[in-house]
Amino acid sequence: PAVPPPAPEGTKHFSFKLLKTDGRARRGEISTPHGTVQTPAFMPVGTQATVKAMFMGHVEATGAEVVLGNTYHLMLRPTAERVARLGGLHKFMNWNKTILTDSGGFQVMSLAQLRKLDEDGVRFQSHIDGQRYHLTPERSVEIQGLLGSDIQMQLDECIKLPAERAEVSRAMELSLRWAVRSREQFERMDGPAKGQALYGIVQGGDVPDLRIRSAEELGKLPFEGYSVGGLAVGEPQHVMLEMLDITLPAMPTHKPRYLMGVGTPDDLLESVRRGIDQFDCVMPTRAGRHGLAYTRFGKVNLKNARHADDPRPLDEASTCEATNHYSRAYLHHLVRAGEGLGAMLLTWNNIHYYQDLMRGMREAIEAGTFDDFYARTKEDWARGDI
Ligand code: PRF
Repeated sequence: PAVPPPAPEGTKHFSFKLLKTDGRARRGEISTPHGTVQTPAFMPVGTQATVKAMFMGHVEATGAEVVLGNTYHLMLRPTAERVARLGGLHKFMNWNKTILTDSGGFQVMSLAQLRKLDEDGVRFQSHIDGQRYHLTPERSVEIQGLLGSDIQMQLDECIKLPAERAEVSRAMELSLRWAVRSREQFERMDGPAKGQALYGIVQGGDVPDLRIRSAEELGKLPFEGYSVGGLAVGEPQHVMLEMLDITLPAMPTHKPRYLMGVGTPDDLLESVRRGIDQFDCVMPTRAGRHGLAYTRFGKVNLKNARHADDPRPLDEASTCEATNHYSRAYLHHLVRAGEGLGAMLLTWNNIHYYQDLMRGMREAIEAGTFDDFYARTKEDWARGDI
């Protein structure tokens, strides 16, 4: 059997310090065996051991201190055992900072074929070659251990909204039972001794009392952090924000809180205001590959003919090379011609913008001026790209 990669020398243990609050917004610091993460933090998505179209050195230069990897994709290809034999995911993808991995349940539900879920776990066929797999809470933690991720997620069941209360309740209760089994496996694998973390995941759809029960029950288990799952799955933004208003006060104060799979820049601003510390989303990377740029003044579609003769960069005030060294006309040309460099530059710009937004929020919380930052940022977005 494959052996998990060793912890780095002089390993630090996972910890979270809450440094400052401003209203409900929180400024903190996470320590892991691979460094520190200033929060609130945005984690670029590196599903298949790559942040698509980016060199990891450029990801680091944007200020990202943690990236996300996916159990589902990596267990299928190249397999967790192979990554472990090659020294773990950090070494494999040349990223020496913190890695957080998702547990696989969410991706099975959106990508796999012929899924069958029961108390024990989920059986499915690979979307790549149809091969059969069985993912249980124990196996998910085992895989994340083999990858050597610093922050693991429990296996959970996330359902789409709208859904009946009975269905939301069933999935939430199952996720609670899987939380207990995940924690037991994490301790059997000596996760705590290796300085790693396992987060529990709050479910409960758009039903307030189910959200509160999920948060309170998970809070009784010794997780290093807590995720809010099951949101941004088809409900309007105001419902997601109401769920955060209800859920966050029921969660432990001195542990990090991670809102999974969210979101737009506006989602991040609204969620930090309510007390979220960590985010991940494919939006900046996926949009970059589709010719879309996120900027201080909102979203810009580089396919649009209005850019064809425009010598200005996306934002001359940005510190990102992709944003201030290339004309809109050039980016327009690359995107229209389907050139790979267009996807690379726009992805780079987008991750940089997301990191700038997080930096801005962190500085504002420290200064006690989050409300001003919030208002100014919304004004800039409302001005639009001119
Ligand atoms: N659970 C897990 N991963 C996720 C989600 C979830 O609910 C979401 C929902 N937005 C994104 N990624 N395990």
